[in-house]
Amino acid sequence: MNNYALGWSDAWDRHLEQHKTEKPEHLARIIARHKSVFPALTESGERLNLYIPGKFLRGFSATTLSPAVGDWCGLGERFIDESNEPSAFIETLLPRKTSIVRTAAGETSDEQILVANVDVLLIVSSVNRDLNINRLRRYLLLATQGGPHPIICLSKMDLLDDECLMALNEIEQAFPEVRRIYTSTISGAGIDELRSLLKEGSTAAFLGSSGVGKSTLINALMNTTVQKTGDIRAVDQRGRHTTSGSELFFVPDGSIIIDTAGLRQIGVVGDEEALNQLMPTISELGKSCRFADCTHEAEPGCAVQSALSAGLLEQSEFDAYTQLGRELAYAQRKGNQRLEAEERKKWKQRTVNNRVRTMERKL
Ligand SMILES: Nc1nc2c(ncn2[C@@H]2O[C@H](COP(=O)(O)OP(=O)(O)OP(=O)(O)O)[C@@H](O)[C@H]2O)c(=O)[nH]1
Ligand SMILES: [Mg+2]
Ligand SMILES: [Zn+2]
Repeated sequence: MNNYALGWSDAWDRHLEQHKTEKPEHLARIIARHKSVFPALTESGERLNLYIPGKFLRGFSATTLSPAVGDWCGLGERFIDESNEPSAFIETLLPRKTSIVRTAAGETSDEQILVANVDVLLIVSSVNRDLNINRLRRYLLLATQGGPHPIICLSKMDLLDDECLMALNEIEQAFPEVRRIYTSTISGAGIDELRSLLKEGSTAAFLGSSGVGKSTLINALMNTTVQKTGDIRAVDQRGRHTTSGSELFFVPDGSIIIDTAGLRQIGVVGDEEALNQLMPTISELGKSCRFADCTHEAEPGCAVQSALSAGLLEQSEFDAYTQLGRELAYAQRKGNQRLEAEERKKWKQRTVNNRVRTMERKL
């Protein structure tokens, strides 16, 4: 094993230069996560449990700063952990090339990193019951925002019926520029096409709802069972996912794949630009509105509203645009508040330090 087998490339050396970051002497890549322990592989192929050193723990509690599967780390001191396994401290976390970040479930709206340093994002949706254009929009938005190249993988093609066929057509029209792959692990359709996408040294991640067949596809690509799979009924009844966290695998042909646990909620993170890129029809129409800051709700001279009345734009598409826009604005406000809070904390600390200094001077 060497760096390149772990997914390193010359582009990474340039990436580090751009970020004025020195390449650590001892590198490892995170392949899984068990609570606060991060199993990783070193360039010599050694498996280590990585730990966050105490002095960094506070900083890492901010969720996007937390290490994630796919991350590259510089290694610090080595030791043997409580489970008697070779371990090391994470000394540095290399700047990410790409990241998939969503807002966490619940009310906190904290950003949460799902996977890091992914080149190709396979957004999996099964054609039988999962097909949902709005959900696909959300996944695509995460990819637009985070950097990896998105591909839509339509799984379980063996279960296709007339109703699904209509939904498939709708999806093809909605995202004409996004490549689609149609797979069935029963008939074997699409597996070779999927395999041809996996390039030596590049990392692909599978993302999608629980039960759509991500792990089954990964087992097919690996030609062996590396991941447990489950059936939909089991998932529904117990509300449990078969895959519990993300995990990184090395395909025999030299590429790397990451399996992720099915997502229930896909809280979006991003800016207006990402949304406009995802739904270009509406942003193009918006350029012809009379007011530059038109909200497309009830303003006079709104080109979007005219397109709606003329039947040139689907109401459902407009509703999705409005809903996503609202969520993005909310996430952005939350993000700003968090930054402000962190900034305030810093100031408080500085004031305390100054006071201590003043007192010292007086003594
Ligand atoms: N008919 C059909 N069933 C499939 C196909 N691929 C997977 N399945 C079945 O779908 C069920 C769920 O598959 P998994 O691979 O566990 O799904 P997953 O996306 O990994 O789910 P989580 O790990 O919970 O996120 C299993 O019972 C599979 O056998 C397919 O192409 N066709
Ligand atoms: Mg799975
Ligand atoms: Zn308008």
